[in-house]
Amino acid sequence: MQAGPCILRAVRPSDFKNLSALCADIKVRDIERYTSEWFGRTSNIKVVARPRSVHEVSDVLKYCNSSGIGVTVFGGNTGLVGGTMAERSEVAISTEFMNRFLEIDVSSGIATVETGLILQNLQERLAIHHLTTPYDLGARGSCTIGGNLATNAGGINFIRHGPLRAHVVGIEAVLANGDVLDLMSKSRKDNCGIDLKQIFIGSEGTLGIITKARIHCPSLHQYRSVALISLKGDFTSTVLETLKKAKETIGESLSAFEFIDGEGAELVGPLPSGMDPKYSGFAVLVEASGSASVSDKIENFLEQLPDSVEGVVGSDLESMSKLWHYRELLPVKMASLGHNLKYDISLPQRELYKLVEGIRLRYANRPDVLKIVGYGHVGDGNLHLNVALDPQFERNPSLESDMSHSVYSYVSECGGSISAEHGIGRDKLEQLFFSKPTVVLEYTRALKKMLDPNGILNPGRTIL
Ligand code: 2HG
Ligand code: ZN
Repeated sequence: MQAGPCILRAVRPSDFKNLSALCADIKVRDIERYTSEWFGRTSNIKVVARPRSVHEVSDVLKYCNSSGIGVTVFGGNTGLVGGTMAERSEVAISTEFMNRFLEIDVSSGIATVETGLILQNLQERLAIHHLTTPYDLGARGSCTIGGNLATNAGGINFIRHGPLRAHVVGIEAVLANGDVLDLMSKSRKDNCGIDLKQIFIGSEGTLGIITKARIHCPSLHQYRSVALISLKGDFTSTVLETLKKAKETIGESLSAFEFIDGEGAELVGPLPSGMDPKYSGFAVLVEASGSASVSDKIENFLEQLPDSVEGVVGSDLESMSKLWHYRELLPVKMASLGHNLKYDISLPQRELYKLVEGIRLRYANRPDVLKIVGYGHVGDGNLHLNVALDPQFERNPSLESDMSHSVYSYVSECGGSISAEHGIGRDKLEQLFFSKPTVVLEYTRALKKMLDPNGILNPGRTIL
C-alpha cells in the first residue's frame, strides 16, 4: 500500500488568487526564509500561507486537499531531519501568527497556547507564575510549540520529566480534509478510551496540523546548580560511573546529565575552568534543581568522585549559562567545519560509546572525514554522533550510505532507536526499517491513508 503522494500536482499561479480568498496572508515573494534550511538546503515551497485562525488553516487545507497540492507544515524551521524540505512544488502553512498564550490555570499548572508560540516566549510567560515547560532545548529562541509537539521533542530535561507526550493534556488538530478535531481535554487524568491526540504527537505533521495545545507545566525551581567536570579514562568507568553517582547523590533533583567526548571538547575550546579538554577524555555537565537549595547535593556528588576528577560549579545565572553555553556550542562548532552527517540515536548506555569508537576506527583515517564527535543526553541513552566532512572534497554518497548502514545496523542489533529525539523527516525515511518491523510500517501507512488519503501532508517525509 502506498501512503505517499500519488495524485499531487504542482502549484499554479491561479492557486495564489484562490488561496488569497481563504487566508488573509498569502505570500509568493520574499519567501527564502521558508525555502531554506539552516544548513544550506533549499526546499520547493512556492506559496506560503500564514493563517491567523484555525478556520483559515482548515480552509487552506480543504483547498489543497481537493486540488491535490502538497502542504509543508512550518513551525520554527529548526529541525535537523529535513521535515520542511519539500521536493515537489508545495504550499507551506506557517503557524507563526497563531502564537498566542491563551490561558494558564496556576493551580494545576496547565497552560493553553496556540502552537505558533515560540518555546522561549512560553517559558517567559510561565516564569511569571513560577512554572516552566516540561522540556527545554537549545533551539528555544526559534522553535515553536507546534514543532516541539509534532516531533515529540526531547531535549535536556528528559531525564527529569520524561517525554513531552506525557505532559500533553489536550490538542486541537486540523486534518488534511479541513476537519477540526477538538481533543482539548482540561483533565490530565482522562481514560475515556483511545487517546487519539497521541497519534498527532511525534507524527511530524503527516496526520494533521496541531493548532492548539494544553500542556502540563511543572514548577520553576528556584534553586539550580550546574557542574562541568572533566573525566579521564574509558566511557564506562568514567561517564557511566559518574551517572550512577549522580543518580545516587542528587536523586530526584537531577535535571540534566550531558556528555561531550574529548574530540568534541577540544573543538569547543578550553573548559571554562581552564581544564585542558585534550587530555580529559570526556566532559560531563550535571544539573540539579529543586525547591530548596541543591548546592549541597552537587557538592556531595562531587565529593564522591575520585580525587583526580576536576570540576567547576556554577550556581548563579551567569556562570550556569556559561557552562550550558559550552555544551550548546558544540553542534554549532561542528556545523562550521563542513557538512555534518548527523546520527541521533538511542542505545543501551553500555553500548552507547562503543559506536563512536567503532565508527572512528573505521572512518577517521579517511581524508574526507574531518572530525567524528560523540556527545548528547547520556542520562537518557541518547547519543549525538556527528561526523564533519571536509568541504575540500566532493560529497561521497557511497561513504555516506556505508556509514549510515554501519551505524544503523549496530543500533538495530542493540535494540536502540535510529531517531531518539529529532524525528524522521526526509533524511531518515529510508532507514526506518532498521527500527520498525514491516508489519508496523504497513499499519502506520494504513493510518496515514485513512486520515490523509491524498497524501498532501508533508509528502515524502516521516512515513515510508
Ligand atoms: C543537541 O542536543 C541537539 O544539541 C542537536 O539535539 C544535536 O546537532 C545535533 O546533532
Ligand atoms: Zn539533543
